[in-house]
Amino acid sequence: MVIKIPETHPRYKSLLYREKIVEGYHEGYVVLQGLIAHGRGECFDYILGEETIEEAYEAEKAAVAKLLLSRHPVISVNGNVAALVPGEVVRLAELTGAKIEVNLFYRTREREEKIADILRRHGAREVLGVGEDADRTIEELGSERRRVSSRGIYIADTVLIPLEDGDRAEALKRLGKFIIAIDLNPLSRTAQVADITIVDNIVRALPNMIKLAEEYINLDRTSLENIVSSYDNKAILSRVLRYIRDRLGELAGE
Ligand code: PTJ
Repeated sequence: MVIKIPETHPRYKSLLYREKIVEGYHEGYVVLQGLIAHGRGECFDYILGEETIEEAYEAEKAAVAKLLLSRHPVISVNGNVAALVPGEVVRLAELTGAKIEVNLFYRTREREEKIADILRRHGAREVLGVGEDADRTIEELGSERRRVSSRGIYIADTVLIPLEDGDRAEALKRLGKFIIAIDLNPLSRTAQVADITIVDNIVRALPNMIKLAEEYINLDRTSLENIVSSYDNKAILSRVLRYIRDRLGELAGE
């Protein structure tokens, strides 16, 4: 059952997103494992204070600059992403010239089509990776994620992979692709191997990135390149961990 959350509830937003995931499950496009993933995300978000920290915002800036500079950027969409931010995915893709591709760990044709429908209802003109469109295979990958579109992830130079399970980022990097991850867990394998890791909730990260893209779209290539080259992902990940340590220390009254 999906319940109506009163707007006065102190945890209104968090409960609303939880309901969206549950609704997606009832509608058959979010998997049960997606509920577990969401809970894990909630836990890290609580630790971060449920806000975009400075380090995440720096990563969001670099990510938007990189998407705008890329020749074939692709935004990969799974069940959780479709439940939480379908309209934002479409808008960010429009602004950055990125393709949208459905790519599922627990792949079924039915889920692919449901997710593509949702994205189209939110304004997407083209959604790749559905059925026969996933016509290429990334041999390095063991999971169902290996099937990709020859017009999308297969030829992409930059891939935005939000809320990922482990091994794909590594495989895509081995193929020479630039990887941008959105993952609340700074210790996950995806977070550790990505070129840019945004440790933020996707429900805040994408709106931030849309605003940044609206601004950066007017910048020249040199300015965008400077934003990307001055970004250091290793340093950002260390700073995120220090932020968590310090925040927990403060909360513990140290
Ligand atoms: O739809 P499918 O079949 O492709 O499956 C999608 C899931 C999410 C089930 C699959 O990719 C999976 O199992 O992922 P993991 O291994 O649970 O990893 C998901 C990561 O996303 C975890 O590190 C979570 O902390 C993180 N996460 C969860 N919710 C959010 C999040 N990060 C940012 N924003 C969130 N809202």
